[in-house]
Amino acid sequence: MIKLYHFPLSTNSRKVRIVLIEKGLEFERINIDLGKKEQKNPDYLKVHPFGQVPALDDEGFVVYDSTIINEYLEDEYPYPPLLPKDSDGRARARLMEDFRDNYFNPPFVEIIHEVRKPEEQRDLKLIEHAKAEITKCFDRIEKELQGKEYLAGSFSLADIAYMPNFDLIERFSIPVDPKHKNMLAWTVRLKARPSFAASAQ
Ligand SMILES: N[C@@H](CCC(=O)N[C@@H](CS)C(=O)NCC(=O)O)C(=O)O
Repeated sequence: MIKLYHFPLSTNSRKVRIVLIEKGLEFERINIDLGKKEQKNPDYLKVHPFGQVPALDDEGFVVYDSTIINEYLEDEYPYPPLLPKDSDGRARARLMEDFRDNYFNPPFVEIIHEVRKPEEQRDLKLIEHAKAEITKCFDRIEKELQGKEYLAGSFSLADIAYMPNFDLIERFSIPVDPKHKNMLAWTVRLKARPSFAASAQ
């Protein structure tokens, strides 16, 4: 059976859980407790050389990095497809996934690090700056969704990449301007998918 090394609260772990659930794949969850730094244990470093979650073991084939894992799952278990068929659509999906990984998610990670600290030690300026960076990303997402229900046309790995961050938008009270109508409707559409609730842990 597929084994997923993950941490329930990690956004990158949830990206992979959503894909496994969308593809109807059974998997065993192996908890790597980031709070206890288990990701740096020598045994786990044999699975993931950079000591991070997620990592996946498919009958002895080990792969890490959420984006690479999801590409692997798409190649190995192509049904239901989670990338468009045409190369333009596939490239668009990958660009939006890259945007999530490199621009949208990092400010969330910064906020998570700050809110873990005792209140008096938190860098409020840094938190505000991170929130502003996230809000800038909303503008891009809104534009990308113009005339479309999903980022790459049909539901794909690109949409899935953003789903784990939806709960954090609420938790950190990041306002979404009502003018971002496409993005708000897309959020509702994605949250209604059974994989959203089923991937929470
Ligand atoms: N590019 C990697 C990033 C993985 C990553 O940053 N994982 C975080 C949790 S979401 C982690 O393991 N943090 C603990 C650490 O880096 O020590 C991916 O997409 O899998």
